[in-house]
Amino acid sequence: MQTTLRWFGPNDDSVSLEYIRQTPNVSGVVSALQEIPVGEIWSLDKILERKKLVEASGLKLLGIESVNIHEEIKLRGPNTDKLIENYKQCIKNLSEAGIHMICYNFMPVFDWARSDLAKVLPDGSSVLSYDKNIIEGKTPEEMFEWINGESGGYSLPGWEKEKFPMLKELFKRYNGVTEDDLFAHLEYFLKEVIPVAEQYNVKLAIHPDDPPWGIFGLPRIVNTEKNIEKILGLVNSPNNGLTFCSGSLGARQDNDLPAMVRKFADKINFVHLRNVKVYEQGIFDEASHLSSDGSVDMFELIKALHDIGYKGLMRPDHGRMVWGEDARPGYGLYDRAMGVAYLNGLWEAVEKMKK
Ligand code: DNO
Repeated sequence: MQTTLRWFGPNDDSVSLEYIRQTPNVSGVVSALQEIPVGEIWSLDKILERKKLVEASGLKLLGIESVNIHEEIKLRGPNTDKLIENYKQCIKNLSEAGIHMICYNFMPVFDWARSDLAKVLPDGSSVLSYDKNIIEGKTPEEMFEWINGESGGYSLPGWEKEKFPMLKELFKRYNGVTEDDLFAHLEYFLKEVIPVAEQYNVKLAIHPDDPPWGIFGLPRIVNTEKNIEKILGLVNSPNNGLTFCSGSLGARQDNDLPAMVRKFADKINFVHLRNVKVYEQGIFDEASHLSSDGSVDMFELIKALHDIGYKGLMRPDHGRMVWGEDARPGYGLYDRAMGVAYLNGLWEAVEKMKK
């Protein structure tokens, strides 16, 4: 397992590469060219520029989170084929730059969703939190404006301000799109891009839906063992893989996370580790990474990853906001660095106990 941290780039992250480098056992980052509009080609020059910037700090650019999928592809609209060709070109260019892992998601319209970006816990730290009752009381437009008002000026993936004027039209177009349709659109996309990913030795890693159920009447399909098995089977290839995200999948108590790690073992191309405290289906808080702070047994998860011989990239996912840090929601340095230390400690313990 290779530990990384996510870095949003020179203009959209409060955490510097220099600080990331001082975190024990972190040799690289995953990043993205967020400034390039979704659907456009990432030129080799721009990728190399980002790579050079990362390498100048002594770290490596080990993967991409995310090359986002244009809504047109998720809807299989008239421009799908052209946009898929652009995606293939991104895969080729990233491979040429020496980058071999791309995380992406297939959530319609929005990426992750929360009802509170800074819920204060009894210990004074604050976390992202989700309460279905609050979400259900908002229209997508209200939700959009609220999230952007709370984001501290950061552009949150999936909630980019440019999307706002298109919301009405997008919801109209998704009206009547079922989960089966979404599977079919994903299959069409994978059948096109996976052969290219194979040829260029790039592992794709689909990210689970967060939360792992439909919101605002939009379908979501990357959320249960059954659905993920189906997705990985749409094109059977090691390049058609999963981002195993414990925080997203862990929000459903019917997901047995260690069992899923063992089941999808050879298709796990990226790992996100974080904890969630689930109160009931549809109501949860994010938590520190520690097992006893949430509903995810981190020891069992690390043990499962160790047992399958996972050698790919891992990053601690969202942290709490602690020690007065002012950062992008979920992405302060301090709590993620504590996560790194804890997760690596568990890994070391499991490894040494096996000897
Ligand atoms: C949230 C992240 C997601 C993830 C995308 C992958 O913080 O885990 O935004 O990056 O869903 O495409």
